[in-house]
Amino acid sequence: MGESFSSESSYDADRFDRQLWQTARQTGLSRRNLLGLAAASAGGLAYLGLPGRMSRAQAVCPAVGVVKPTPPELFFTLGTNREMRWEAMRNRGYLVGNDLFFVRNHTCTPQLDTATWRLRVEGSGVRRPLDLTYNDIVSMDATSRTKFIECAGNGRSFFNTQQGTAASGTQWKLGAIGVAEWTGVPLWKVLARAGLKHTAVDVMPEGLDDEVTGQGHVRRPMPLEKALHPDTLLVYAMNGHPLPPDHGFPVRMLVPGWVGIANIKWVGRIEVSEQPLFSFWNTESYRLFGEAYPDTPLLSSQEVKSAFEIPFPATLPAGPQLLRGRSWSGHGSIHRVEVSVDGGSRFVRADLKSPNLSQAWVRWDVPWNPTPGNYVLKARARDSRGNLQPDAVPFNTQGYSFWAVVNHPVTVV
Ligand SMILES: Nc1nc2c(c(=O)[nH]1)N[C@H]1C(S)=C(S)[C@@H](COP(=O)(O)O)O[C@H]1N2
Ligand SMILES: [Mo]
Repeated sequence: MGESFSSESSYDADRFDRQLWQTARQTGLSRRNLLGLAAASAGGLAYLGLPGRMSRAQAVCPAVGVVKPTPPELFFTLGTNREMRWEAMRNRGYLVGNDLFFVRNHTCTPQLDTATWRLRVEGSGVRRPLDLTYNDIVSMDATSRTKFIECAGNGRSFFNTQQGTAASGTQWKLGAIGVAEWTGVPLWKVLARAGLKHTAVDVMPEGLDDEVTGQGHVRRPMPLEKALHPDTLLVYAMNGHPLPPDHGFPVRMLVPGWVGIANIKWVGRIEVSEQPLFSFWNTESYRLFGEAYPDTPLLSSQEVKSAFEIPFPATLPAGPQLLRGRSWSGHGSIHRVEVSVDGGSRFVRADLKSPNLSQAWVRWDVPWNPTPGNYVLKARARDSRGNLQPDAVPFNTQGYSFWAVVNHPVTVV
């Protein structure tokens, strides 16, 4: 791909092409005829029931698309998103504070009011459709879980910088992840109140943020089994505070270990169905597309990854010091972490600190005593299920699931 995919809008253009292609298949047009038609006139697109490319703009956010302050010493700004700087975690504890947690918005942060907010639970999979108020939710027994939320595209920029093939989408380094203590109520309790049928198969939470042009509200189904898991929560507090607006106030999903998109923010409706459910976010995106993936598998669990708590790239002083970092996996906890300071010739075992929670992360360190020069650092983790970070991962066009060992450039002065 000669094209630069550094902006979210080129990602959208790519998605649009795919949508056109699918429509073409459905209507029996060849791809060439279809693209000719689309190029020739806006009427061609209207004929297909699709909006024109020009009218399908990005979410146009008000001046403040993200509500909380995101100063440049804590965050990189990537369109409507904010990436956590890993060096900002260095002197912090196990959890990522609400001030430093990354923000990933397909749209813009909406400002919702608990007085008028309702959660509607409906669909063929429940006997008694429900409307719950904020008070109904917070007066149920509360439960807390410490888990990560990580964007499926975390690490995407390394497809380009490390493997030489750019993928479309937000060019995150490794900061589209955070671990917090989430408090709320298990989703299964709410589904039970609505009279969940034994024939239900899919559960699809839906956000109250603006519709994405042509796709409706942000929503993605999960199988009933995941929806009923005791760790799958409707969350209203983050690290002991009400959810901040950017993180889903008043109520969001926590779907531990799964791709970030499963954790729908600003939930206003949950559809429970006896039929499989589809949305843009489980058909056109959050699947793997590419030569290595003829079956275009759907994404669910996040893979095992590691990051150093230093800038990317970093300049560090010579002399004895501790290299610190964290490793995590959607499949469980972390079994072992190894670090190389010589580009991968030799690895030493890092010292893992407690706690080492499943679907959260573990902190680790290794002593280092470098002399001035240029170095490539690598951290490689194995999770409790035996998954080991590989040296490279096969390309997928939307750049999800980059879990290869990252080459971290460091200059010692
Ligand atoms: N309603 C809604 N929910 C959403 C999104 C969104 O744009 N709208 N973004 C999703 C994605 S892609 C991710 S990675 C996580 C990010 O959660 P955070 O912004 O709290 O870090 O929220 C998910 N939930
Ligand atoms: Mo995401």
